[in-house]
Amino acid sequence: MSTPTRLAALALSLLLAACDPVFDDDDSAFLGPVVMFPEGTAAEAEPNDTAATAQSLGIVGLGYSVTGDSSACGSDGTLDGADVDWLSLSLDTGAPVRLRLDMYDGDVDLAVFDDDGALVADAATTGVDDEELALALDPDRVWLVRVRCWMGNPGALWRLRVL
Ligand SMILES: [Ca+2]
Ligand SMILES: [Ca+2]
Repeated sequence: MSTPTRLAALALSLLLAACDPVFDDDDSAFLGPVVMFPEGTAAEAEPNDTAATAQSLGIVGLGYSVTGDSSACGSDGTLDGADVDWLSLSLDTGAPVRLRLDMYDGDVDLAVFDDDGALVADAATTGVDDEELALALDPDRVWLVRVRCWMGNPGALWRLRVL
């Protein structure tokens, strides 16, 4: 190797070492891991804060999923100011199904009401364990599902699945 070639090779190796991202300790632009659920069959649409303004998901069946977030969570033992997400749906089956609520970054609770506003079932496990309800719902009726964040960070993610 000629001297100019060796110098060029040395310069290149120094340049590559300086650019090696493994040794780049400037993490000011690092925003943390991007966490999200896989794209669902549908996405939540606000405003949906009351039963009267529930987002209609139509007729859903096994494998259906909808993803959304709780833009604000409750705190200090109250739900004041928490984002409440109401969904309405009918099932395509009268057989028992599982309604599963997966969550990230918050303790999000799940409840099902009939179209008269009567509570049918709820799952409000303390902590960030996912919630699940097993129930059979009359496919000829519209059911209301309420998702709300008891405690957690703004933007806590949730995903509701029919299994
Ligand atoms: Ca929401
Ligand atoms: Ca909402």
